[in-house]
Amino acid sequence: MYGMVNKAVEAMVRSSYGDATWQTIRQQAEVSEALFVTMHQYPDDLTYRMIGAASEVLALPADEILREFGRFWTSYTAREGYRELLYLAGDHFVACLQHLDNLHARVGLSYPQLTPPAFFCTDITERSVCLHYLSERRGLAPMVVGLLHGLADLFSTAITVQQIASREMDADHDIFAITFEPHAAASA
Ligand code: 1DX
Repeated sequence: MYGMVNKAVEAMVRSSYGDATWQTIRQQAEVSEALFVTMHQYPDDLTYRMIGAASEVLALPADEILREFGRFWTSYTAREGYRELLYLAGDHFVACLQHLDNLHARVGLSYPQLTPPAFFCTDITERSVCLHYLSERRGLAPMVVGLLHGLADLFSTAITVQQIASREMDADHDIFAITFEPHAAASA
């Protein structure tokens, strides 16, 4: 994955737990780089090691770290210059979900080695949507739950997320059932 992801993991740990804890996690994960370069490619294994080490050092389940990281990612990338990209689809949470593949396609134009997941929406109602998540990477469904909460924060929408199909349970792909308050429709 691009260094931006590892930089975000580092930023999250440092801001929530401090520099000393980050150094412990960094050593435990056997990170040899003194710093991550945003646009360099790093092996996925490095990122997984950092999450695993954070889980051990902080004595928190890896799933919880991943959820926290997903939530952190949306605000981090918004700060790093990708806010407009998140809002391109409009001001509506579901519109943003439907726009995610587009967003990744645009980032991929600048960074061709991006290996983005794919998302699509089904069962859309006034107050719910099913989000399908397909990825070449394993084990990151908890991060998607955090990403969804981070997006909902950006759109000031309160959501609940329930995973209703899981690759870990032999489903073809992960599916999340999301509920939210009805979007105030723009009246003519
Ligand atoms: F719901 O792979 C909301 O490297 C969501 O299964 C989900 O393959 C927002 F400069 C710049 C760069 C860099 C910008 F090149 C990435 F470094 C990408 C910014 C997406 C904002 C995917 C990151 C692939 C790196 C992947 C979980 C889980 C997707 C991480 C979250 C908006 C992003 O992101 C999986 C890679 C960006 C960039 C966004 C992602 C790679 C997401 C979301 N992904 C790199």
